[in-house]
Amino acid sequence: MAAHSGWMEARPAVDDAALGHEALAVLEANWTGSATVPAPGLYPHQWSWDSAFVAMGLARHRPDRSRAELLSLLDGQWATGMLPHIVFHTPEAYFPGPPVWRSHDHEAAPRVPTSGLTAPPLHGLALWWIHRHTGDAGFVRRAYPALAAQHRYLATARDLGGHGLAAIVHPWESGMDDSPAWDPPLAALPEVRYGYRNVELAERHPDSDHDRYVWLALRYRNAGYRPEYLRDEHPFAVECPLFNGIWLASCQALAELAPVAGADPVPHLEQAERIRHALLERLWDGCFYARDLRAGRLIPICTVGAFGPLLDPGLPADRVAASVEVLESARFMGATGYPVPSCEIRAAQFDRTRYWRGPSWVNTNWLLRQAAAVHGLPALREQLTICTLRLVRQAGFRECFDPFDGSGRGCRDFSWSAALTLDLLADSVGS
Ligand code: 2M8
Repeated sequence: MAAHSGWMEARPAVDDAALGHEALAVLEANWTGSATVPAPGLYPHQWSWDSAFVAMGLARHRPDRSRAELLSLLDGQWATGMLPHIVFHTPEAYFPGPPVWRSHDHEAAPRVPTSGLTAPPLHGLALWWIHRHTGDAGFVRRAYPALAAQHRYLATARDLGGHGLAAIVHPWESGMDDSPAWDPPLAALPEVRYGYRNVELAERHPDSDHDRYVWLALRYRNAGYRPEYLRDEHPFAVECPLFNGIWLASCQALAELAPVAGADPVPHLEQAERIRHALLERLWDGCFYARDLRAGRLIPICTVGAFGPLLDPGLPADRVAASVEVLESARFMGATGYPVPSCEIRAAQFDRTRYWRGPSWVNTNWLLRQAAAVHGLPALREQLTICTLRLVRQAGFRECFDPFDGSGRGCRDFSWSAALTLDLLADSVGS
């Protein structure tokens, strides 16, 4: 990761058409022939929820590529239904790569090497999005069974608390890797030092828990990726509101698509209802928090993940109002020029410079904009559109952004920042 100067980078203001061309050029450059990598260099393989964002961003511009993106990710699906968080289509060096995950030791694993963890299940929503913008019923029939299997996997192997929510078993599964919400469950793990952390990782995760990340992944791998091990022994098990809010939205998406695929929508609606009920019963305390299943308590830090359940059109109106109040308050959008910060700014752990501990991200802004549309909140939707486009216009398609001055952080030419910009632009032209 390049050192950051601390100053806003000079970037000529670009008009919408030029910005759109730049975004398409980034996605073209990041296409390997079989998938879109999140960014050249740092992320040289296919990441699960990145691909879902890319597929949605490209749906109106390159429907062929959008479909190919989702299908190549599905090539990595395990026979258990698990969609892995990374699919290694090429031998490009990356740590932790195939020798760490050893997916090929498992009968259930596909031919292409993959990681053994999963990621936020955004793919049902992505399929719905592609169908909405292309009307391609044949593609729905092709992809639907795999996504129904993904949901069955989550409902069976991952309902570790037994109340209808899927548990993440590693911070990497949250997509918000270094979020302060994972500090307490990580702190409960033994101190580990592998000593093979490389310079790049050390720079990226300064005094971090990266060795513990590897330790957790190896424990799960050494237990054969067995659901019984996760249920009975694995020391990290957390119910995350963003992961489950996304899953709920994907359940509703699959319910709408089921008739197109010749399937029954009812199981998806029932699943959505179970998730909604459990979110309200188990994760709500004035806003949504993650629950540490091993410690048996809520993790008392409010992050951008708190707003994941807003993706649910069935969320009761009082919870919508209370969540939006927190989002718009000085804890999040109200006090930063370039929202939405990934952690509430009044928290001691908030850090504007460290990834997922403060910076604003295009993907979470886009999801919240989607949530605003779901609940008929046009002013919030417009504000999220404007502030997100302002970020990429000023700083480029960076991985994330300083919430106070808008300067870019992390890697450049980041695929989901480019893809979701295309989607925002398509809407502004259409509206
Ligand atoms: C980040 O995650 C990877 C590990 O999977 C990392 O920290 O190196 C996260 O931002 C995650 O959400 C994202 O999918 C991935 C690739 O963009 O990078």
